[in-house]
Order: sequence, then C-alpha cells, then structure tokens
Amino acid sequence: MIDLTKLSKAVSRALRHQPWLFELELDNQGWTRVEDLLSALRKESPEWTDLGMSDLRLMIAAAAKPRHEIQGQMIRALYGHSTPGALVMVRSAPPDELFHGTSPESIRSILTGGLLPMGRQSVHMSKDPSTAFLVGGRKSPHPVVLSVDATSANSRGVMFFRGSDIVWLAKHVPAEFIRIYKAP
Ligand code: HQG
Repeated sequence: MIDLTKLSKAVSRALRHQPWLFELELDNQGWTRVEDLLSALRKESPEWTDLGMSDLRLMIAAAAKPRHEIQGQMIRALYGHSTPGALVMVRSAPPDELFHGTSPESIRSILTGGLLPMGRQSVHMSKDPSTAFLVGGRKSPHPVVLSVDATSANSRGVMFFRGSDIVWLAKHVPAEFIRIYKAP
C-alpha cells in the first residue's frame, strides 16, 4: 500500500519547489509531463518502482484539499510554488472576504507592510477562516487569522488569482485591506 501523504509531499517538492532535482522542466504555467514525473519518482523510493498514473490520481482524490491537477498527460501543482521564473496566472474576481492565518509574531509587520509572498511566488489566502486557522497553525500554536477585504482590494487594482476551490493567491496585499479577524 502506497503512503499517499509521502507521495504527495514528494510531488509537491517536484512541482512547487525543486523540479531540477527530479530532472523536470515546468512550463510557464507549472505543467510537466506525468510520465517524466513518474520516471523520476520511481527512482526515489523502493516502494515507488511500479508507480503509475493511477497512484497519482488516487493521491489527488484522497487529499483533504486539492493541491495538484492532472489534465491529459500533464500534471501541475495548483499553488505553493517557490520556483524561480514567473508563472502565468489568470486574474480572477475573488470572494468578498479572504483569510490568512499566521503567527502572532508576524502580525505587526503584516499590518504595516501588508502580506508579502516571502519564500513563495504568491501570498496564499483561504476562502474560509477555519482553513486559515489551520494554515496559521503550521507556524504557531496560537495562530492569528487575518481578514482581507478582497472586493475593495480587487477594485483598487490588487490582482487575485484562483489557486483551488479553497486557496486564492496575490502578489502583494497592502495593509489597508487587512484587519485582524474576529469570529462572529
Ligand atoms: C508570513 C500550505 C512578516 C505569512 C498552506 C506566513 C497554504 C509575513 C509566512 C500554503 C509577511 C510565509 C502557503 C510580512 C507574509 N511580514 N511575515 N509582511 N507577509 N508573512 O508557508 O501562507 O498544505 O510560505 O503570514 O495551506 O503559511 O502545503 O505561506 O506565515 O495554502 O498544500 O510569511 O501552503 O499549503 O509562509 O502557506 P508560507 P503560508 P499545503
């Protein structure tokens, strides 16, 4: 039985962060050939020597949230990229409000300088506060959830991009559109 979480982490590493370690080339929208990814992964671990397309499909279907997508013979990560080289992204109208979970230590800096991509290509926001809380929980045992007035930001020229059903991206969100979220 394949460990799908382990597989997903390796796929994210290959498609978000270090494609060159897997001898992969991503196109300007992050796509690479499924067959190339599979050949690279088969060499990575003894349990993956027979890895096939169906294992990747199972991995995507079993994930609590969508991280990767397959179209035809191609696969890509939906978000999370830290690879150099700008990805072509299509601007899209965001939900009214978006949420970002972070550590208490980062709040002052974010409320001054806005949300920055830091080590990734984009700022990541969630459609709901509970997801943002979980995301922030990766950074601190006492995460803080921020609310982004996405409609105002969008109308004032901040570009938003849809990562998945849950995740929205931007290059920078100025502080004027951000406040600390208080659950109703
Ligand atoms: C912080 C996971 C100081 C920001 C998650 C965050 C997400 C600032 C950290 C996705 C700042 C970057 C991405 C500023 C931003 N001053 N700190 N001006 N602006 N920051 O991990 O959003 O499960 O790169 O608050 O679910 O935590 O892997 O980004 O704490 O969707 O699929 O800089 O990764 O997805 O941290 O997480 P990260 P993130 P997966």
